Amino acid sequence: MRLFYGLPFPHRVRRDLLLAQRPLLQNSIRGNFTSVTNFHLTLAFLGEVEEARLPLLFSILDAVKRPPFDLLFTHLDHFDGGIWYLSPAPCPPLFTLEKALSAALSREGFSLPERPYTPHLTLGRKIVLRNGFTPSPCLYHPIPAHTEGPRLFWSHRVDGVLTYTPLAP
Ligand code: 2AM
Repeated sequence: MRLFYGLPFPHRVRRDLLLAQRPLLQNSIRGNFTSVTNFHLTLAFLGEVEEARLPLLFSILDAVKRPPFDLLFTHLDHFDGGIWYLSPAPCPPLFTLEKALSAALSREGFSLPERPYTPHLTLGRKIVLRNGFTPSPCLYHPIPAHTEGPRLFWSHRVDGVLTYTPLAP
């Protein structure tokens, strides 16, 4: 199973994220845009994992459990390959959570990328903007985003549609 830990957001937050995505959508000539149901912030990407390891992954989630917290998405930026994303203002609870999760995963023998963690919420991939359109890097209306905490997600296709299903023990 292709798995990752991520932070989900309530519907009203995802609706605000959709509004931030709209200018890209309206000013692009192509791109794979994240659907509103799939908006999340990845904490740790695990890749293909044996189903038998699910109990271990749930126990890790339990061990890093913390009170709910809030993020504030303030910036729009992109990686190579036309990956456009929103980034949050520095958030100590997010930092602590990601550190605890990656430490627990390393202890259990999961190999994670060496590169530093860059929190980002992907709005779309392979986006080609129309000539002359340069989005502002600062969000005019920063987006407050409450999250109840991390979940383990299963990335799969349902009737051909990329779906991130939160799993429960
Ligand atoms: P993203 O966080 O940059 O959007 C499910 O596929 C999630 O895991 C996606 O949100 C995705 O990236 C992240 N992901 C997918 N493949 C990855 C990889 N090889 N390395 C790190 N993260 C990956």
